[in-house]
Amino acid sequence: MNGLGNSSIEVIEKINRRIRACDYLVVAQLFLKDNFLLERELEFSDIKPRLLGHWGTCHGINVAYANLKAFFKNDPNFSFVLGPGHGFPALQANLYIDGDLEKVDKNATKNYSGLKYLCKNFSWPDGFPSHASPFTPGIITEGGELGYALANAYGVALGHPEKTIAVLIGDGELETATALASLNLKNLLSGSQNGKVIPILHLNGYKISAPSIYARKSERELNELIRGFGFDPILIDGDEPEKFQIALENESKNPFFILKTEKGATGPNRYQFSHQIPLKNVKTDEKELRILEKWLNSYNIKEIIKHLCLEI
Ligand SMILES: Cc1ncc(C[n+]2csc(CCOP(=O)(O)OP(=O)(O)O)c2C)c(N)n1
Repeated sequence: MNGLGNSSIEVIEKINRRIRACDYLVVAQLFLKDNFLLERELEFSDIKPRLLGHWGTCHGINVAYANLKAFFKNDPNFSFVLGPGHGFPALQANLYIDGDLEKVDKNATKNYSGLKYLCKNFSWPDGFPSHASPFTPGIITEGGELGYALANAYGVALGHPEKTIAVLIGDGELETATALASLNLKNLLSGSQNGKVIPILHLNGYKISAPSIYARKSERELNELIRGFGFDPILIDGDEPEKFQIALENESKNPFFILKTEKGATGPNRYQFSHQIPLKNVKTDEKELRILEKWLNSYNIKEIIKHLCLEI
């Protein structure tokens, strides 16, 4: 079916389960201060008093993270650089699931108490910030300003031929002069003394409220632009982990992934393009509360928990 053989069908299922779990954990971090696994009907008192964070970019981050993790596993020579630091709840969900967060924060245990700690403390006084920050494992700078992810990735590759660095760049981010100019670093750093950088453009179509320029280009125009910088464009739909895995296996010399998702994908339809938080009135509006409950239930988290080695 996918040209990868039977064992890889399991890998694909594992990737999809992980994406669903991380999407759930993102929504739980953004909204919930109690009832984290929907043990009972959702109530207004379960909702955080102040909703602060970004939902729109998170599903795509989870897709990229799950696919890269499935392929590179725990390879110490592999690094992942995340451009949209505002998609922090997605990064945090992945760090939690892999046990990386627990290594630096003993409260982030892989059981119900750790899950509660993770979700409750996102965007919470004295808890975790809403953006990636130096408190996050593997992060040394405060997130926020777009544009530097690709240059940082080439910096990691410099003088380290053994390294491979995948870098997720927002389509809004690639409109910044810094990010666009950084595409030229390939010409400086493609020698045998440096590592390999795999740019992944997250083409979710929108910036904050307007479409990105790259989403307005035809597929052909976008491919030609990428080719013009010396890369081989590889278009992947976010729902195609098979294609993502095959493209990673095929090892093009100068790959440039274009990961296409819809901004806010897997969220409630009416709000799918939301950059920050959809359902702003969920703490007081019964209709929105029920939409959130349906949204959380759509991930079937209880069914996938056992696969995540969570002791819940
Ligand atoms: C240099 C800079 N300009 C503007 C902003 C404000 N800003 C924050 S997020 C964002 C949109 C980012 O779009 P994209 O990179 O596509 O990320 P995504 O859509 O995945 O959230 C903008 C313009 C910023 N953080 N940094």
